Amino acid sequence: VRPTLAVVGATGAVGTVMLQILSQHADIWGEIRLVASPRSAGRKLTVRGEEVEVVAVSEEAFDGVDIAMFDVPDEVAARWAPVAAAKGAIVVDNSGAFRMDPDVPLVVPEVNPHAARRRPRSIVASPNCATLSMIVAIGALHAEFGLRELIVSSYQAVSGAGRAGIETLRSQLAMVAGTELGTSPGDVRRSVGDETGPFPAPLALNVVPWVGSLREDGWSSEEMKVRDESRKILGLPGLKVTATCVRVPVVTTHSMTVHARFEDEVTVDKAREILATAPGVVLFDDPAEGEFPTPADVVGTDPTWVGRVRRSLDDTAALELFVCGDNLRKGSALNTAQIAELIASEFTA
Ligand code: 2RA
Repeated sequence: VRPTLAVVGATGAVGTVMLQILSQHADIWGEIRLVASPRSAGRKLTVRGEEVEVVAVSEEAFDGVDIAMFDVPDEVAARWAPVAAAKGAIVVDNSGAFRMDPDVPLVVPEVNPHAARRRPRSIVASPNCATLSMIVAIGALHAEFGLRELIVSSYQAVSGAGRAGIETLRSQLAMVAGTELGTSPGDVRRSVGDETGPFPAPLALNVVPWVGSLREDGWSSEEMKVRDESRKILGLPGLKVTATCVRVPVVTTHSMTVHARFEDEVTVDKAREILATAPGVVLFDDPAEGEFPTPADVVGTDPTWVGRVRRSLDDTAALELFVCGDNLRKGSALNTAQIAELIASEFTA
C-alpha cells in the first residue's frame, strides 16, 4: 500500500518547492494531504498535476497519515509535530525545533541515512540550509580522510529569510538601480531607510555579517547551528567548528568557503576524485577556464557544487573549497523530501 503523505506548511517559500519536488520525483505516495495555517485553508494548490485543497492544521488533519513533512516555523513544529506523531505519523521536520534533541536523528541521506532508522519520538529532523550547503561534500571527504576541523564563512541568500527576504532585496535593488549610491558612508542606508525587512542592515550593494539571532559571546544562532549540526550529522561531538555567517544580495543559493583539516596528509587529486564521484555532489573546478560554482548557475539545481579545491599552503592535512547549494532545494525541501522517501522505502521493503 502506498503511504499517505501530509505536507505541513505547503503554502510557504519552501513548501512551494516541496510540491514541485514531489511532482518531479517518482510518485511513491498514496494520498498527498496539504496542511497549513487556518488562514491558508481552502486554497487550492497543484501537486502531481492535480489540484488539492489545503486543509487547516488540526489533530484530525493527521488521521491516517503515515509520513508528515513539516516546513513551518520552529514554534509551530514544536506544537504540531508531536500531535502528528501521536496520531501514528512519522514526522520529517525541516524546522529547528527538534534538530538537537538526542531522541531525534538529524539526517542527510547522502551522509548518515542509517540514522533515520532510530527515531524513538517518530520525528526525524532535517538540518538548517547553511549546514546543508556544504555537508554533503564534507561528509564525502570525511568518510575518506577523517575530519578534524572546519572553518567556514557563509554567503547566504535572502530567500533563507522567506518571501519577506526576497521582497526586501528586490525593493532595495530597485531603489539603488541607476544611482551613484555605494560611494559614500551610509549613502545606501539613507536611501533604503527602514526598508530593511527581516535584515539588520541594507543588503543592496552590501553584505551583512549577521544571520539569525544573538547567542552567547557574540555568536549568531546560524553560526551555532552550523557548528552543532555538523557535529551531530558526522557523529563527531569534539569536531572543531568555526563559522561566520554572512547575508549577501543573492535571491536563492547559499555559498560557503570551507577550510577543512583532516587526520593526515591529503592530496588535491584524491579529494577531486572523491568529490567527482560522491552522490549529490558536482565538482565544477577549472579556474583557468573560469569554471567554479556561482549562485547564478547553481540556483534551481539539486546537487552541492564544489570548486576552488586547493590544498592549504601551510598544512598538508587541510583543504580549501568553495561550495554552492540551492537553499530552498537541497537546503530545505529536497533534503526533507529525500528523508521522507528514505522512510517510505521501509513501508514497501
Ligand atoms: C537563513 N538558514 O538563511 C536561515 C534559515 N533558513 O535565514
